[in-house]
Amino acid sequence: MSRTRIVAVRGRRVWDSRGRPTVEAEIELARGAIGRAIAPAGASTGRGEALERRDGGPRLCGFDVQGAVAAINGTIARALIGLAAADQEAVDRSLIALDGTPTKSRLGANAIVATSLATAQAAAAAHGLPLWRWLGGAAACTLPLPEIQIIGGGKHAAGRIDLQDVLVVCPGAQSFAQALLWTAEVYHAAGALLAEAGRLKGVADEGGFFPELESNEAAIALVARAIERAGLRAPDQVAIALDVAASSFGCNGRYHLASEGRTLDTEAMIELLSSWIARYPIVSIEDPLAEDDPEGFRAFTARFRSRIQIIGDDLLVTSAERVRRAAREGWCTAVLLKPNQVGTLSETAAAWQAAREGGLGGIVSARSGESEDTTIVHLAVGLGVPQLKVGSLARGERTAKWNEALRIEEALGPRARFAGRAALRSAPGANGQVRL
Ligand code: 2PG
Ligand code: MG
Repeated sequence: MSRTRIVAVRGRRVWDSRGRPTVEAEIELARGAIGRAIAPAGASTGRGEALERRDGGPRLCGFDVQGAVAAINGTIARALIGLAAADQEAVDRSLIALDGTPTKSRLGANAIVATSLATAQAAAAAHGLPLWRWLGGAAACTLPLPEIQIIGGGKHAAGRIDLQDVLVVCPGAQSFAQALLWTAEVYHAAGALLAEAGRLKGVADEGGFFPELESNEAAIALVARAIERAGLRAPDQVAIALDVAASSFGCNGRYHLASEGRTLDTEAMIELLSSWIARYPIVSIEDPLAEDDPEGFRAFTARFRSRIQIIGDDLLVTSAERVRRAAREGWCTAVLLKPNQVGTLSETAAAWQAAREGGLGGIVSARSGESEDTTIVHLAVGLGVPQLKVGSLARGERTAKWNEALRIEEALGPRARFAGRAALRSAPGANGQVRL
C-alpha cells in the first residue's frame, strides 16, 4: 500500500484541440510516482452522458473550468489523500460518493474522469510499468483494430454534411503498423481526389478532410474511390465505417438531412443506410439512428447484424446498465467506450465487462475535443478492447494516440497480436458473419 499511497492531488487548467480550457489532474504517490490525465470533451454528446462542469458566464464563451479545477484541488484532494492508487475501484467509489449526483454534475465529470485516469497512471508509474501492462498484466498483448476518420462532418464540420464520420478500418492488415500505413495511403489519396476536384478545404475537428461535397453519399463514394486509388482491395483489405451520429439531426423519429434539404422517417432512414450498405464496402455503422429511437436501432440491427457491425454511442453512453439492455433487446452489436461519458475508469471497465457478457463487441473512443493525453490507448490494450477510434491521421492530439499504439506494438515484439478482422465480430467465437 505504501508505494501507491496518494500524497497529493493537483488540478490545473490546460487547453484542448479546439482551443478550449479543460482539466488536467495530477496524482502524486508516497514514493514520488506521478500520474496525469486530461479530460476530453465531446461536441455530439449523448443526453445520458455524465455532465462536465463549465463555469458559464461571458469569459471563454462560458467554457472555463475553474470550478472543476477547484473541485480537484479541494474536495477531491481531501478525500483521496491517504487512499491507495492501486485500489482503483476504491478511489472511483469515493469519487462517485463524493459527487453524489447521478450525472456527476456537482464535482463535474471532467474533474472526475481526469482524476480517475490519473490515479491509474500513477499506480502504473509506481510499479514501473506502462499503464496497459499495469491494467492487463501479461495477458495484455492485443493491439486494437484502428477505425480512422477520412472525412469529418456533422457537428465537427459546422454541419457541412450530416454524416459525422466516414472512416476506414483495415481488417486485412497483419499488424497495427500496417493498418496505419494503409490508412495513410487512403488518407492521402482522398486528399488528392479532393484537390483535383478543387474541393480541398482543410480539415475538420478530428483531422479528417472538411467535407466540401454535394451530399452525404458523395463523402462515402469519395472514400471508396480513395481506397481504390491507394491500390488497396475493399472490403477485404480496407473497408468503410460510418459514424452517422444520427442524434445530431434526428429526434422523434424524424431525421432532418439539412445538407440535402430533406427529412426522413425512421423507415426511410433505414432504407437510405441500406442502399449505402448495398453499394459501398461498409462493414460498420455507429449511431445509425438517434438515441431516442431504440426501436429503430432494433429494427436496423435485426436486418443487418449478419452483415455489418452496429455500434451504440449516444444510445449507450458507456453505461453498463444500458449495455445490458442493448444486449437483451438487440439494439446493436457493439458499444463505444468513452471514459468521460460515464466518469470513471471502473465504470468504463464495467461497461466493457457487460458488453462481453452480452456478446457485444467494443471500441474505445476519443472525443472530438482532445489533447496529447494517450491514456485511452492504454485502456484499449490493457482491458483487451479490440477496436480503437481516435479521429483521423492528422492533428497532433490524434497522432499522439496512434503513435503510442505503435510504441506498444513494438514493446510487445513477437508477443504482439493484432485484433484485425476478428475485432468486427460481435462476440469472440460467435458466428457474426461480417461482410469481409
Ligand atoms: C463520436 C465522438 C468522437 P464527440 O460521436 O463518436 O468522434 O464525437 O466527441 O463530439 O461526441
Ligand atoms: Mg459517435
